[in-house]
Amino acid sequence: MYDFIGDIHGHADELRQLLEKLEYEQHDETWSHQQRKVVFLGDYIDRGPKQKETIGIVRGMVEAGDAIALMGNHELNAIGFATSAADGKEFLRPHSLKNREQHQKFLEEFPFGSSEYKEVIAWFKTLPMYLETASFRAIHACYDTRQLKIISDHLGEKYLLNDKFLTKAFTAGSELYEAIEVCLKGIELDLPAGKSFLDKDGIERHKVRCNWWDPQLKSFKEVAIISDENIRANLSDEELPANAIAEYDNLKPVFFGHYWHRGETPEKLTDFAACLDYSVASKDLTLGKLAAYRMGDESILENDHFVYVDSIYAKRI
Ligand SMILES: [Mn+2]
Repeated sequence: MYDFIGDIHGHADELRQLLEKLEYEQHDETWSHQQRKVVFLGDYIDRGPKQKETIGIVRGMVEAGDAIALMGNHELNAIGFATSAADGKEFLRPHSLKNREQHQKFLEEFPFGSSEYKEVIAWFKTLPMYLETASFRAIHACYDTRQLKIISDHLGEKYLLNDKFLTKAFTAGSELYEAIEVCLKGIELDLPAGKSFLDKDGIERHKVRCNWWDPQLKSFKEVAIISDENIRANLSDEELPANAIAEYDNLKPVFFGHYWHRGETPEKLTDFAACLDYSVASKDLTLGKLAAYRMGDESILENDHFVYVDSIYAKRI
């Protein structure tokens, strides 16, 4: 039996509280439950105050056989940041100001090039991209079986994120790059030619983030992940091209993180889909939470199986 936990982003205090609430017991530095294991949905690092402690808990549970930890886009970015490009001068993820700023809290706890840095990056390279069992699926952002097959084919049987794999994974436009973008960051679609919308910052956008977990949705207007209903109203009613939608059959529960959900009470998105990222790392949000789903033998998700704790930032307000 599994408990699924969403994006932690260095919030180790909330993680301990959540594990306690889920009745895991702490022995020395690791946590376990007699009947249950955790599936962590990725994004352990960046942003938050206690990234080393978070890694310590997650990794400790994985190594004791009490958890499975999936790859998030932040762990993959960290690998790219650490890995030299083939010419030996640059890195697969460039050390631009923007990229360094996004990664800064992690680099403060794991100084670039130090032995502990190399060690944790090597561990990130072992994290699986997704998980499927007879009763559920789990991934960081988007369960697209067509893209997952591309990733698996490139990984081969040994499941090794070696330099050859990583070079392709960080080459914009390659088949592998696109597949990883979709699975770890979600689907973004080009709006029909000539169509655009202004986002909340007034920037003109020609692409839109898309819902992939509800196959009943067909048009741009329906699938767009946009909170502003006025913006949505201006989107096209045109149906999406068939191959633009994730290949996803909606036949068993799927768990994912990544989308910075907000809301008083975590709840399912459909009978078969649960997003467990409730913005624990958001400083400007009074409702930020670390969320979990406790799975029993149900084949349809139940809202009273969500378990969560408030963000440390939420409590201050
Ligand atoms: Mn993410």
